Amino acid sequence: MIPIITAFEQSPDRGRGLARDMPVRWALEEVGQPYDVRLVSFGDMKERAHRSLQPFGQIPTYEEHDLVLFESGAIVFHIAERYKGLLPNHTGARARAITWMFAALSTVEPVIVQREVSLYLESDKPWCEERLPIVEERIRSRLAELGARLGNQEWLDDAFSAGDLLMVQVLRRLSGSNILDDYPNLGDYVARGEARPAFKRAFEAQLTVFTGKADTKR
Ligand code: GTB
Repeated sequence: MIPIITAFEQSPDRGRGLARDMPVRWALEEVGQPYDVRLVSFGDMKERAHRSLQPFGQIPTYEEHDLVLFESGAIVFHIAERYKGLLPNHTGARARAITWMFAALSTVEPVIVQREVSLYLESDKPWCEERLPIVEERIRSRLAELGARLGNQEWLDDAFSAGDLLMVQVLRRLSGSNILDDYPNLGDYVARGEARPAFKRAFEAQLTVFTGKADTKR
């Protein structure tokens, strides 16, 4: 069975590939696994049928035979374990790649999301002007640490892995700001991720949904 994922019928990111179906699409493209997409509206997501797949009424979900998954990180992890290409075979290298997956989602992404919350949900609050620079400072400190570790390496460990896929996708959330400009090796790292043919196919697929020419079979 070809896996089926869910994605926004009309993504609020306007096709910039920032919604969380993007890392799942990218992972599937990296391993060469075709997939189908079921597009859902904001209304559909909150219905019982979708909540039986995703208890929080969100996208993405992943269905493969009788396996149903939610949480983009868990889905990418499953794809990386199920198919070849996103996790090294060597036990140590594999554990390190998985560590970077967690670092992306639990150490780097939360500070970036705090900024989005400030900008999009709290901008009318009187304290927002004071809070935003504090939040941005937290992002900068994480980026400085990540950039120091990456140095002039191509990827976070020896070879591109699911850890890089998630880290690049997390850093892409800063694309509307100029924050990454101050961390040139991280900017180059994101550009290397975006230059991968699998990224481009995934990006094009979600953009096509936004522009209205969706082919839901990939
Ligand atoms: N932890 C979950 C995961 O990783 O799968 C989070 C899933 C999630 O946040 N899904 C969002 C959703 O369904 C879409 S991607 N939201 C609807 C809801 O909660 O009611 C989040 C997202 C949306 C838009 C942008 N953007 O416009 O830049 C970026 C990210």
